[in-house]
Amino acid sequence: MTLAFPATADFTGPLYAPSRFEGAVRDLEVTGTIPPALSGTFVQVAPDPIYPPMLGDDIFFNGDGVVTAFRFVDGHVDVQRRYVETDRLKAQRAARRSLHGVYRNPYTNDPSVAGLSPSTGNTNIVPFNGILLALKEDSLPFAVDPETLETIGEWDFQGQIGNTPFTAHPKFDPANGNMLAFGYEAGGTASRDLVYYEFAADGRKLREIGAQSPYAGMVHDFAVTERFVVFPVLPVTADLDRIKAGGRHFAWHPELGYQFGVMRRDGDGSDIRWFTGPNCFQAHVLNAFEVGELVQLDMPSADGNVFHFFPEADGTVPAPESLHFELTRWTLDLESDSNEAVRTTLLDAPCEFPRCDNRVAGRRYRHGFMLGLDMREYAVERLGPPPFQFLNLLLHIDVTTGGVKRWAPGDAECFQEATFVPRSEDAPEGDGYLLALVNHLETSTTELVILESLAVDRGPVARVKLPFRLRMSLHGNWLPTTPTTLVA
Ligand code: V55
Ligand code: FE
Repeated sequence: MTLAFPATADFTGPLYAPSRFEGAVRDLEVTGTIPPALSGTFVQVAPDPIYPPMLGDDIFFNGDGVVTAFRFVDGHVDVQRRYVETDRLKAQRAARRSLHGVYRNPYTNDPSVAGLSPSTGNTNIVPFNGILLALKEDSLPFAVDPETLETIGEWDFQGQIGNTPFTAHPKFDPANGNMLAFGYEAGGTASRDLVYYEFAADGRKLREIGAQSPYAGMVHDFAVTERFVVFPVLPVTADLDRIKAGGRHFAWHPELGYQFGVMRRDGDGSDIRWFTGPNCFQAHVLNAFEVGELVQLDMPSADGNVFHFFPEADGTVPAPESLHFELTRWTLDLESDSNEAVRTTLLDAPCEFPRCDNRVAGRRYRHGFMLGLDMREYAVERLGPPPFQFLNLLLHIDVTTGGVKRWAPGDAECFQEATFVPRSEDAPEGDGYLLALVNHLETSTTELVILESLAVDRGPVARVKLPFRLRMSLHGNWLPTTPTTLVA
């Protein structure tokens, strides 16, 4: 019986051909010097489908989640890679084929998986209260053992929350380590219900607040400041009739404005206030903070639909080169009579996968780290148009001055998301290291690079060679714990 992936852009090439393997390698090859102070684990997750799509093709976001953990001890690096054993993947493994149809459309699945968690756990992996949570925004987290990467199972916080969607982008309150999270479509597929949660660092649920969104738009990321929660709602909406008819979960709506819901963390949701911006696309939050009664939210944005796989109702998708990208600062004025979200530009250049120093999350801050794109650094004549999510710069921006430092790894290279690691617990904001995977498009290889966070223009202080290629991924995080279980 043939087991072959389709020859489409989502399943081929150095970034998107599935990798599909699990395993461990002790003592990776290193050039340069791993900073001896770097002690802990860099953990990240990628969609990496085990079986060819049931319906012949599929989108990147629908692949099975696989966790890669790099363990740093005394200047050595070991790596381990293991799938999140979701209910969905277990059913597929038993059947030796994919049982899942259209992304986030249960009506297109094989009847044998009806009622199972749809989670792939493929979007983010975060440490919380002694476990890792593998996250997919359509369902509850899956808990993973941080020592062995074994999957513990679906995680409802010991029965403290219902079986509802849970974001892939929780935040952590630097004041107390509380986890701040939310769900959208919380009242059922295509519903406008939002739910906000706060959990103490010991796992107890402290708050659960419900609210309603103006339309059933995707809320991929959010922001939490000292007093407020901000939900940015994308003009890409879910429609139950379309989903029931076997169509896409999401469609882009150029006529809808961009919406920001702001509500108090200590309220009951009835105070939520909606600010509106122009139609635009945003995915990830760099940071947000309060200045008096102003909330300022810094996010990369584009002036049109970046998710070409969620087209307009008539199938329209913009050409990628027609979109204008920038880093935007949105100001939401809680004392104003106007509900306009006021925009200013922090950096007029393409950027995505923004990260701040989490010790200043939700507070006034200075340093932002992002991936960027400079087509002049890319050998387009040799390699052709760049693939989806191709970003070939590592950027450091000082948002207080606008100053930018950058590093490009080569003309046939691109990054996966970078993660910031503070030099020490009490190091100044932004002072430490950046860890990022680099894919080499011509050799189909991957390496992990380590840079000084405030001197990215000097290039890596160490490069870790991987004896395998890693598929394009989404998000990851640093666990400051020194692992006790090492790769044998
Ligand atoms: C995103 C990613 C997802 C998803 C929804 O980057 C939004 C945004 C990897 O899956 O399901
Ligand atoms: Fe994301």
